[in-house]
Amino acid sequence: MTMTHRCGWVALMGPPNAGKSTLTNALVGQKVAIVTAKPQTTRNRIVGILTRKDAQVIFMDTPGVHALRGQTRGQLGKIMVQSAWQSFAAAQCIVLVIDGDLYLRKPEFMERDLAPLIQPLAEEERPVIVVVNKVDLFHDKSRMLPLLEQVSSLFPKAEIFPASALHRNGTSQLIELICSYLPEGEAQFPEEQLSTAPLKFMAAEIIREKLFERLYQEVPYSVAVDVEAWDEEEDRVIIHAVIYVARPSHKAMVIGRRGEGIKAIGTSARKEIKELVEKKVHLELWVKVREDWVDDPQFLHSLGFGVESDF
Ligand SMILES: Nc1nc2c(ncn2[C@@H]2O[C@H](COP(=O)(O)OP(=O)(O)OP(=O)(O)O)[C@@H](O)[C@H]2O)c(=O)[nH]1
Ligand SMILES: [Mg+2]
Repeated sequence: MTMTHRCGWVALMGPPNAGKSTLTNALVGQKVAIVTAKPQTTRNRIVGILTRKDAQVIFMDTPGVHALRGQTRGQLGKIMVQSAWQSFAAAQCIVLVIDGDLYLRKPEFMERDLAPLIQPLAEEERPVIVVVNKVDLFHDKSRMLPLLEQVSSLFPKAEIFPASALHRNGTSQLIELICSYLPEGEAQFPEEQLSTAPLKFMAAEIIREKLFERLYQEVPYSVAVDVEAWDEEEDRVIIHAVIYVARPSHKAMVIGRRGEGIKAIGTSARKEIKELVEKKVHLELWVKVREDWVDDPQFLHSLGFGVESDF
């Protein structure tokens, strides 16, 4: 008897900061998506691929879908939400990720946060799993059941699945459940491939993660990173990256007092990029002011926004 092999595309959707990228990394078993404590970290669809003997699961991590006007303004904010819905359209199974801890503390936020997702998911014919994430933060476990019931009343057809992406609690059972929903089919990517993102993009994302961790208020939302040059030598790679900011004052914040900010960003990014490329890395960072780049379609296109073609 031959074993059935399954393969399919899975969209991880949900409000900003719910833990979609953390869960993507946990499911793939490697870091493919950046994670920060700030909402609206993810700006593009990030593909993470899990290959097993009996299945290949192609996860699509997506930007957060939000009800209120998001922090990321302008054209960029619009493109982010559109990109999430494109992944939704391309998926064979949908995983809605929600922050269970937040809704235990603030139940009144749940319906408001989930408003843009409730109707599309309630009417969905494809399998839908709702991951109630961050259960590690639940102090009072007795409140879990009422929360799960509330979620289930919003998504009556969905499978409700409590988990902790951070501690990888429930993730192997979640993989089994997802696999059971996927159609039969051959693998679409080679088994060693973890993502469809080029190394250049991953490096830019790592730099952006370090920037997000250091910047406050609206500043991270007007930061973009573009890797302009990538020169592979035998034993090292030389990377030139530009950090775009929207205001001269933001440039000063990125650079920091006596250059300490940019130095710290460079050091931590270089360490991580080195692990990614498995070579020595020489990283040069420039900061440039480019006002209103979030509303400049050509510039956004040059950064790779709105060109998600490898479905
Ligand atoms: N305690 C706890 N924290 C979590 C868990 N999952 C994610 N987080 C934290 O929640 C924050 C947001 O995580 P992300 O994975 O970036 O969330 P996201 O949904 O991808 O967010 P956006 O890309 O901004 O939409 C980070 O600080 C994570 O460490 C979890 O299971 N437990
Ligand atoms: Mg994310």
